[in-house]
Amino acid sequence: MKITRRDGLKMLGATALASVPFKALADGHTTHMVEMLNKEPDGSERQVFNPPVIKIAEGDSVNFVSTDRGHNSASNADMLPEGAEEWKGGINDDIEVTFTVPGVYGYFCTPHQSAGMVGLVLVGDVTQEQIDAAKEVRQRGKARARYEDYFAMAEEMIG
Ligand SMILES: [Cu+2]
Repeated sequence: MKITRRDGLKMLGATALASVPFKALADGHTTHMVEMLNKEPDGSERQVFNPPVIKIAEGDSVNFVSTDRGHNSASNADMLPEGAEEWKGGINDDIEVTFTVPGVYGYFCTPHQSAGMVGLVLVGDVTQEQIDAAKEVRQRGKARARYEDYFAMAEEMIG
């Protein structure tokens, strides 16, 4: 897994990025965008990744974009496929993570994990068994309730 600081993108500003949810790369892989937000765009939930659940192809990347300040993206060590590498962005940093190992990835924002700022990346052909394994991981605070919704969304995506 490759982690790249995207300072160049950050300088473009969040507004410019917001209209580009993903981009196709020359090698056939896609970079998807997940925003880090203080408040979800069309709701009342606070401290969220948007979208919180994303399904991507093996070899694709996710660009975690610091649209609002005070957030980061860090992998949950207990919610990674075997052989996958962890990542941890700094607060306010945009980071791009490339996913080469298929499976279910859980991640969170370090300061807002128990406030429920968590998410899932589904890479490649994800099985119900892999989702069930991720469900077994103990969650704290509001992350528990949010993950119930997010696993339901994940199951719909693989169904
Ligand atoms: Cu946060």
